[in-house]
Amino acid sequence: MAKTYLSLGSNIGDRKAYLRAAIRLLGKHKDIEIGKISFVYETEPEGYIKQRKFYNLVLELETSLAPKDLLKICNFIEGLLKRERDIKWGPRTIDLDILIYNGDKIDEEGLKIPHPLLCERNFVLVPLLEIAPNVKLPSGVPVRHFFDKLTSVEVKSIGRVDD
Ligand code: PH2
Ligand code: MG
Ligand code: MG
Repeated sequence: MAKTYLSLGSNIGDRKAYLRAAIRLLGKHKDIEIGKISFVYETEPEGYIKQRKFYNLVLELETSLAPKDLLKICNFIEGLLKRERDIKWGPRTIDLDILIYNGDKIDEEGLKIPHPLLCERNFVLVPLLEIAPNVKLPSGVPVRHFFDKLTSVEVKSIGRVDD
């Protein structure tokens, strides 16, 4: 089993409902066991800033799926939840990104793990470090080292995804 961290984000419609639906669909898969789930954070959009604030969270899961197959499941769930891809970094009902997979480094077309922007994004680092304060990159460097260096962009906890 591989311990894996996913980042989820939504900024269209009922953002919490999309996060909840994605978690429910992930948990239904026979080869996925959901672990810790961070608080939901309301976050300023990064990259493409003229859009609504996001709700973001990070969750831990254990899986026997290979990274490529886990990515397929993530993309399938995005499709079920009507994710459309028009603007790069633009608004979306749901986005599921694999952040870390079992301490592995993967560099394939369409699949880079750790997620290349993991250490630059507060909307990822804050929830990830909340549930996994000692998590490390494949290089062995603790992820929290990157958080210490960041200037803060607003990331505000708004409670549990099930509340
Ligand atoms: N996702 C992006 C681009 N910008 N900003 C926030 N706050 N949250 C996101 O999930 C997000 C983003 C691309 O996936
Ligand atoms: Mg994505
Ligand atoms: Mg993303």
